[in-house]
Amino acid sequence: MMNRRQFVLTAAAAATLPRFTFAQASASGLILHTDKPGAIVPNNFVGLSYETQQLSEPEYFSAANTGLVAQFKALAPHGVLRLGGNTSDYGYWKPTPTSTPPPRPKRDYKIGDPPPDLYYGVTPEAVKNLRAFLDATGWTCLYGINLGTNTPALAADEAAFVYKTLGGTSEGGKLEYLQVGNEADRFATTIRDPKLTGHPWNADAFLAEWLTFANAIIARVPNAKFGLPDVASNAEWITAVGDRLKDNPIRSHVAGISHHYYIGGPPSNPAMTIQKILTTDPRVRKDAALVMASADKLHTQYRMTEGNTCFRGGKPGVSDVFAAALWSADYMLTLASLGYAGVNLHGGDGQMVANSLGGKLPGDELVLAEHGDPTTHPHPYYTPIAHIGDEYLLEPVAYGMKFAGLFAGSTIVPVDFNPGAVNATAYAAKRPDGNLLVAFINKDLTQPLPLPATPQSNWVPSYVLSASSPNAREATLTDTNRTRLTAIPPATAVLFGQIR
Ligand code: BDP
Repeated sequence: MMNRRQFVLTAAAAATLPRFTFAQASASGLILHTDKPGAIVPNNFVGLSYETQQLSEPEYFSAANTGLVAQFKALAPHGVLRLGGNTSDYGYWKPTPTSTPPPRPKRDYKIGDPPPDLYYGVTPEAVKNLRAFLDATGWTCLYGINLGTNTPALAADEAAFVYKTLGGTSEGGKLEYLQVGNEADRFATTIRDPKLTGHPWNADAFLAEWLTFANAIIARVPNAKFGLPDVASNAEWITAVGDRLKDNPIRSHVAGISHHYYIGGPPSNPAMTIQKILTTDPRVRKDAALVMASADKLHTQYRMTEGNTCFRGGKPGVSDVFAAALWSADYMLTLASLGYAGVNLHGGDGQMVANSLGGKLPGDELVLAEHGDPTTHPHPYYTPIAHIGDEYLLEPVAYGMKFAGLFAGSTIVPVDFNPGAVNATAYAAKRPDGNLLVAFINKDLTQPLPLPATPQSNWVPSYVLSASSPNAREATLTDTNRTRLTAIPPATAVLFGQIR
């Protein structure tokens, strides 16, 4: 019996196999611009995003949680774990068992956001365990600090301990940078509601608060680095960060422009279908242009730090099926080719993501309405690593991430690709050893993608990402398919070129 999620690797009998070769031909529909190399895809391009509240269970991110350690390593040998999400703005630094939380700002309860009584402590033990977890996995981290319901002094205390324990990556440690505040562009309806505070909430108000926190942290940790603005969707804030901080001395502490991306939602939205997640979204490139312009002004890198297929915890039958793997492979390679430093897809423990959304996952109601059993689905529905029973498992969306991760360490080769009427994309890169990689992602559910036919091109695949159907709750990524291809089958992604 085959496992429902599998990663098959078999040793290649290199001597007997024809090598992948590609010959340029303008009529072929694929043009590789090898003379205009693009960005290098960082080794830790693949990332995951978890709720900060996960730290309230110190044993979760610990070396002792061997099942989770194994799946992080299976997903990517190096990656970036981002801690944030809605719960990030409700936790407080709890250095001793008797430490008390900071005062809470007044706010109304809005269904779908964390309840006003959500509060939890982050202890030194949790941060020390996180260090051991990162050492065990080979991953680094982006650490979220509460901006919404915190004080600059407590934030600085926490940051000092986090830096001491994790160490900055520029000094060989595990912390890429801090992020202060999660999706602060949404605070106007929650913890900075102008009706309750009497003040407008906008990019300038955010930056004023952010600078107070960041400067308090720098006073304690002179080498502290930050990513911002970590917005949900307000692209104006991304532009504002570049414009307002470019001449501020804090610029040298900015290590990344960050933002989030969910295709759409919520799960009850009938428009959230497999077809929708497989249709190229013009917003991705539109947002990227603003992000790149802002990062350029601050001479820094940029990263998509939280996102997935469907906000509010993901949609059953869309977020947790093979179509999500085709989406993640395509989305991540799009961002890699746009020069992003990495992509963090959101997930984690169902209860924590439910807390971030006011207590429940709306996807459960959809499963129940169809007389299904929610416990057989991953929670949250979009999570790349599911925790079902005692087991941690890679979900289909994670196989698309692995597929994109095959580009890590390579230099992007820009492509022009015309798939005709087929819904397909192509990406290329050069390995450090000079080997060429070409990936085709056929997101079309019915039509095969004919491969460019040139006499010298020998389309022998290295990796095939496939499943029995787009709505299968499984995915396979194999390097066993050694037959020369003339077309990519529907709903399949294929990588050509030698990695080792
Ligand atoms: C984002 C929040 C995260 C949620 C996610 C969702 O940062 O905490 O879990 O949306 O809606 O806006 O699934």
